[in-house]
Amino acid sequence: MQTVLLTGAGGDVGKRITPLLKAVYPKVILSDMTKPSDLMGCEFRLAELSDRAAVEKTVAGVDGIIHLGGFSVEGPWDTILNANIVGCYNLFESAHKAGVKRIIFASSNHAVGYYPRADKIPTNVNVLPDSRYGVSKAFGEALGAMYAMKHGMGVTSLRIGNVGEQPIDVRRLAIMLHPEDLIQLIRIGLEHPDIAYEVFYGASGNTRAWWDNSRAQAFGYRPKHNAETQAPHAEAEQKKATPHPVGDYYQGGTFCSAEYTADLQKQKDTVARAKRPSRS
Ligand code: 15L
Repeated sequence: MQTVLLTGAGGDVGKRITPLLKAVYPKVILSDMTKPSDLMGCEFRLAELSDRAAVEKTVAGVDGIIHLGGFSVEGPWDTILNANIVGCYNLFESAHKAGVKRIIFASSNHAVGYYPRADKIPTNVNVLPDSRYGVSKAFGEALGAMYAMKHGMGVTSLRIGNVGEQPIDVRRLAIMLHPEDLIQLIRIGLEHPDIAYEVFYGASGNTRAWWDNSRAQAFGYRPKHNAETQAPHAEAEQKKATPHPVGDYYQGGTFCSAEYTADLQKQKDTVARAKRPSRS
């Protein structure tokens, strides 16, 4: 990997990892829909993801892509459609035509947000998106799998929790991903010789993890950070939040409770019945 492209470089996660990528790869190219104020010495390519021609120019001559670009939270359907569905397709299709070897797709925990916090889930579960945003991430995972299988591109979907160095509530104690651990996952996806299509959870080695990340571990992932070291801070912050029966029950938190009109108790009962072993 000589030349890597980082889309969504102007966002919070992009800014955090640019210096770490620069320390590893000979050439790091940044891309976003607006130019970040600090390019940290990198080349910059301006592109709106829904503009195929612009995306084709952006991916030219790169060996690998870290695709963080798109709309990073829940939003109106048209916004999600253009940035995360059309934009993601443009990115993969342009990369395929340009002969890009590896892609890291920034998926999200919100692709599986409707699993209860009481469950510990591996990566090979059905998607259970908690939002239009989560649906777009499930779409991106499926798209990545298709390019991997049909065209031999090496693709890794990272179901990212929350990137940062300090968990801001109790939920983030389970899902925090320290930027240094994110770089480790990215490096596995870009460099490991045996990547065809993989899904890893983007989480540090958190004591309260809801996710079984043994697939990433099998590829050598050894997270150095654990959100638990900052549990007192997270618990103090949690006390300031208003409890919500839905948001506090499901992994996706407020993404699950927003716009929720189902009956939580009925939902719990149905799932419990479905899990009960059959008598026949
Ligand atoms: C995400 O996918 C978002 O991009 C991020 O802003 C956080 O909201 C994060 O999930 C989370 O679940 O905390």
